[in-house]
Amino acid sequence: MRARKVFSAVDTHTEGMPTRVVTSGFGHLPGATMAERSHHVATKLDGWRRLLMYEPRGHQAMSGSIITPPIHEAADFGVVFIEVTGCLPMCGHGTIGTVTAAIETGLVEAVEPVTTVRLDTPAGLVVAEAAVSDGVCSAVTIRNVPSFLLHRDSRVEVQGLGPIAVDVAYGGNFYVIVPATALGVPLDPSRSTDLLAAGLLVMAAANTQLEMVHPERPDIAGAHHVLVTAPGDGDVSGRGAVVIDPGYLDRSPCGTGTSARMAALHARGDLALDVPYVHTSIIGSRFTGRLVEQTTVGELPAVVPTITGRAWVSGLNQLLLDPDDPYPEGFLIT
Ligand code: PYC
Repeated sequence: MRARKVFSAVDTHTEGMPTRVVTSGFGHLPGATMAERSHHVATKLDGWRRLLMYEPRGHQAMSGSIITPPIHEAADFGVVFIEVTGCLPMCGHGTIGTVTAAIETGLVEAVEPVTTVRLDTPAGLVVAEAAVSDGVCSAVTIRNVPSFLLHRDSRVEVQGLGPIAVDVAYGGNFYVIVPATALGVPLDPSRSTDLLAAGLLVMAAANTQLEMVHPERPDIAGAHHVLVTAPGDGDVSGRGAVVIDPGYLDRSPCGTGTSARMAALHARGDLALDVPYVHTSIIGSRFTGRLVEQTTVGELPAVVPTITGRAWVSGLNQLLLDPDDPYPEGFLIT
């Protein structure tokens, strides 16, 4: 066995969606903010991100986080979020997986019954409260960054589908929000290929026809995610499938997508503060969201969401790169 590079990771999944929590291998990441560190990974170390996310060590729906020392003085540690497409400002399922891994492996001290973990993310400080018993983390609630509706009922001309009205909302990433009925595809895992194809067409149309720039963070712009929605039933408030560039579905209900959806519902007068919002994913897994505060982002009215979900540690991983490996940055079949 020979290794040109070694990474250590705690593999987890949050309601079905993986988070590979990278604890060593990237070394010191320069940057005065977590956004700058994320940019450094995206521009200078992207081969390592691909190695960890792409096949054969990852897969099309892989995602992860890189643990760093914090910059924000109130934070326990810093996080750079990575996925198959690139780096993300914020990731809800990734935060829940990272917090679970940090507590269960002793990176942060477990305090029972609630362990508070403060994460310095590229989108801002995110505080998580984990329910812990006997060292086991049974649920994590994150207080996400302020979320807001940017475009309401905006018509975009979608190739092959015609004009479609979409919302665009921010919940840590920008989401183009479109009802499944507008695409003519039901939210059914057996129709995932059709959901992906339609969602990617909507994403392309929205990115070229609508302006999407965070009012206070011009570095956060454009949408890599489309949230296809359907109504809930029973104790479920809403169902969703998140189509992610370059072409896979989030297996979790998507923390930043749930935040964006709740912000859009609130702006329409359809979701009040402090009301639980149970959001299900394409595989039926659940997050419970809640809007806890009203605020503003630039001139826009905004809300602060919390998201509660569960994650499980699935492995302790030493990922190696053999000097003769013909695919040192992995590969992806889209
Ligand atoms: O949970 O926020 C989320 C997320 C973003 C992309 C995939 N999952």
